[in-house]
Amino acid sequence: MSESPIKTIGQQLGRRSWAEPWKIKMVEPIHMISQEERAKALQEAGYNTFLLRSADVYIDLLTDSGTSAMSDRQWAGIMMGDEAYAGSRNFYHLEAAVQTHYGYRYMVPTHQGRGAEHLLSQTAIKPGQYVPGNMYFTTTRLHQELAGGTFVDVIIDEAHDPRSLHPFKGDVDLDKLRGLIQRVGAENIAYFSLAGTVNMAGGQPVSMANVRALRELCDEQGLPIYLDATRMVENAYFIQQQEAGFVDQSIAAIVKEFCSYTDGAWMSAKKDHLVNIGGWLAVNDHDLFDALRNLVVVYEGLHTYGGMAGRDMEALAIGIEEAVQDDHVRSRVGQVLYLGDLLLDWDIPIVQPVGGHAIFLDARGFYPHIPQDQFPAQTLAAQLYLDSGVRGMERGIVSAGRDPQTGDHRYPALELMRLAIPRRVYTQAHMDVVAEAIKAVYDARQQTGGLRMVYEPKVLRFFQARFEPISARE
Ligand code: P70
Repeated sequence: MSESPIKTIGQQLGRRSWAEPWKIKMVEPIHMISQEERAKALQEAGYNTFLLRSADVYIDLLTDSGTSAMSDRQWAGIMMGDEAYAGSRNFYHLEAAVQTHYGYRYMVPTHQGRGAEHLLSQTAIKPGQYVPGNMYFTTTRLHQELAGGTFVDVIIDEAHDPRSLHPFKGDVDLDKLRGLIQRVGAENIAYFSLAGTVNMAGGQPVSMANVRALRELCDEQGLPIYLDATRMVENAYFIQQQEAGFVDQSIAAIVKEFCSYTDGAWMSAKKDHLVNIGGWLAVNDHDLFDALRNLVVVYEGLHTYGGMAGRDMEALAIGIEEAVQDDHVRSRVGQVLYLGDLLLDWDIPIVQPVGGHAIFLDARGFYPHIPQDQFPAQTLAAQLYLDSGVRGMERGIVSAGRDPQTGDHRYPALELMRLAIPRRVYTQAHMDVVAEAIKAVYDARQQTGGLRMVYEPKVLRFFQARFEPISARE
């Protein structure tokens, strides 16, 4: 009998296959509209994928934020919502889940991550202070600036190089931090803003060795460290798999140890925590907690709901527990790596190593002929949608915005287009379709021209900016 040419993925890769640790109980139909309809939708959206209607999207990889599938236990939790204005039972469940898995003493709920960023920035930054961190994030930096702070990037150089294979490209460059301290003085630094993983660098992790060393330096200088824990669970997976000494430790143990080197954390629970909305801020210092608890009632809601319904807090408390399960994290990051491996095998330029939540296509590698101020990554996002209804997000010059001092574009080294994978939502077959679509766009790269911006909002411009194609004759 002849051997079948069809092989499972595991067989092709010379290993036993693994599968998701869940089965599907409810489905949401999706379909692809025609090429003409996509062209019209894209034009109406000003070539900005944020402005597309989701009904016009086939496979939606705009973000992994708030787009994950909840478990049956989380949905059951929704029915257990205690909608009391004050002291909801779900709040205490959430508080206990944060304390158990992240180890901080005090927790304030917020409606989502940027609500927590706002509160922390307003309480912990004095106007004129510096805030060093391992690469900016859009909303984080904006809140730091609105509080009168100046963000200073002190991530290692490798993070800015899409081809560097450094396994922990989220690491802090301690020499850069020492240089800043020498230049401005520790008293003019509000805190260290640490993110694990680093979204804008490509979902790159921070090593345990690096956070330990950072803690030592910050202790010497009397600086607190606050952690953006949005994708810390995924960061822990890379430590477990790649850092010596962690392979036998659970994700839960690694998350907790990492957090123990920090003074507090803020969270967009819409990512790691498998809910559609929610966030929190947790600290060890009682005075800071007191200030945060005072401020949360002004902007979010009472300190026992912070902008969330009781049912949302219950789903979140359950999500925190599910998020740190090893089999869940392995399949979640494993799916991202699967898509990355397909693209690497076809020599498509992507950020390497592949990060935890998304594939980042290197738009400069696709379109070396398009200058950065003609928005190569925005162009790539538009082209991919046009080809196959797959939606991604620009993470380059449009996202970087303008320098508040000079008013010029900031020109980031990384000009990327992100395809973020929602958790527990798409299958391997969806990933295959996405990979083939990217290949088609890559094969047509030389015929593609850039864009011009025709409408620009003042802040976070990438959300609502509008563009039009620059014709070949211009
Ligand atoms: C994304 C989302 C949100 C986010 C994050 C990190 C590392 C904080 C937040 C804010 C949504 C997004 C936000 C701005 C621009 C594009 C997309 N990231 N820290 O898709 O949390 O959204 O809950 O207020 O990634 O990466 P929230």
